[in-house]
Amino acid sequence: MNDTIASIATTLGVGAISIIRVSGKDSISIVNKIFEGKDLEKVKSHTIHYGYIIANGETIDEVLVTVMRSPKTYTKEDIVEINCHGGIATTNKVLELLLLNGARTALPGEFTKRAFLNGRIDLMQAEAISDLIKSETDKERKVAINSLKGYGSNLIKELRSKLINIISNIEVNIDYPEYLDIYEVTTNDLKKSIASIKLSLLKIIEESENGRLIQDGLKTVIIGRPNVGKSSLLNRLLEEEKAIVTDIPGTTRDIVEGTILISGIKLNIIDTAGIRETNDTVEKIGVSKSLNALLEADLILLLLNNNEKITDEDLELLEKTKDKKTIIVVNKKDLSKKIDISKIKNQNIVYIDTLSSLGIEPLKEKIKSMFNLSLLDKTNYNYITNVRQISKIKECLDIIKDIEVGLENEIGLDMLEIDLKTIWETLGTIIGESYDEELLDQLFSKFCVGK
Ligand SMILES: Nc1nc2c(ncn2[C@@H]2O[C@H](COP(=O)(O)OP(=O)(O)OP(=O)(O)O)[C@@H](O)[C@H]2O)c(=O)[nH]1
Ligand SMILES: [Mg+2]
Repeated sequence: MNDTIASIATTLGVGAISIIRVSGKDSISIVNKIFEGKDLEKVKSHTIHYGYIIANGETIDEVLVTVMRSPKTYTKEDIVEINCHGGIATTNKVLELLLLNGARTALPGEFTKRAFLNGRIDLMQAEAISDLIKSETDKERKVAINSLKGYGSNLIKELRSKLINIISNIEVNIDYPEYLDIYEVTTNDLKKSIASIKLSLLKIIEESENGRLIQDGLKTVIIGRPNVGKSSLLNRLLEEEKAIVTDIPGTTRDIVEGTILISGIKLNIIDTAGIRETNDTVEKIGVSKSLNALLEADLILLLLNNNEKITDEDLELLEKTKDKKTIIVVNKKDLSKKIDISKIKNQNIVYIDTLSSLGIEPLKEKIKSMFNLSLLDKTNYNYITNVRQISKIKECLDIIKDIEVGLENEIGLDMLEIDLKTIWETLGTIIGESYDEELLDQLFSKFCVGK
């Protein structure tokens, strides 16, 4: 952390402006060596200066330089940002000069890592910055910014402070049993406190489902026999002719994907190969991919043909999808009805005709109501969604289970205190109160360079 790092913070390509960011104790002196205009060592903090980047007497670019002195900066270190003309050659040249003058190339996420290590943000907020950058929808952005503002961190800190209260009460009881005027923690007290902490953790997990929906979207798989119109449905939903449609059964052999938004939630739709017994090697692989996609799906659109009787293959698919959220989509409504719908127990049935797009809107409405997507529109976007964080919360819930068993079996409070401390520490790893280098490296390596 003693060295000074530099990196291009904007996307490298043709653009109006590129920003090169330098952070570390020598950042001002390094930029000063290649800047002509003012002595940057003497300027006030948080000021912008016009001038040129010069190398061996040659003018490289006309720039604006922002000088921000420690500690009120992104990394809490001295930071200089050079706004140069966009474009690959100029931007790279300025970076190259910084490296020649003593800076080192920043690793992905290294600026944010420094912000964390220097105590400006906690680990949850650092992860929120990455989520914010990667946000594709407005809702994702809202969840990430709330997390960056400290929603999740405060929740975890509150829980930790409740725990530390319980732990210290138990410790006082253990260390000073002779003091009668000290309140003695009873098993009942502990039961109550544990129940309340458990409730909070369960609520986080439950709500994270909404957050996950916002972040990852719904994995939607269109499945059905060959020729029922799966690819036609995909194309209607995407409003583009993405998948090949023909009247030859077995047209789709590989997975075709696309994304649409319903109520601001991403629907990641997968069109699959029609499921049937086949000896064709390529089609066989396609069918097995279809069956795998089915296993991972959040939502299945099971397509049937209005113009045909239900076959054994249809029934098999109905059986395979019975434990999943499934909508039965009866296609080819324009043709005469031959399907015996009474054979189907699932009540979520929508009739469509992909030739005229009839039924597509009602299908979207059905998806909306099945996943309460309109309700998500009205939420406060306060969710913990990060997989690492959620897995830590689940770890805590497992330990709580042990404590509950312990309490039932009247195990001494001193023994239970060890478990309480483990929960306290596990919650601490969520916000980065304790961490190991490997975790940090892994976490920040997923960031963009320059962030
Ligand atoms: N009449 C009618 N024909 C349709 C409808 N939807 C699709 N088709 C026709 O049905 C045939 C098969 O459509 P696809 O979308 O390729 O069917 P698929 O389920 O993807 O077929 P595979 O990829 O072979 O599994 C094509 O000739 C389509 O034009 C519909 O609503 N009405
Ligand atoms: Mg197809």
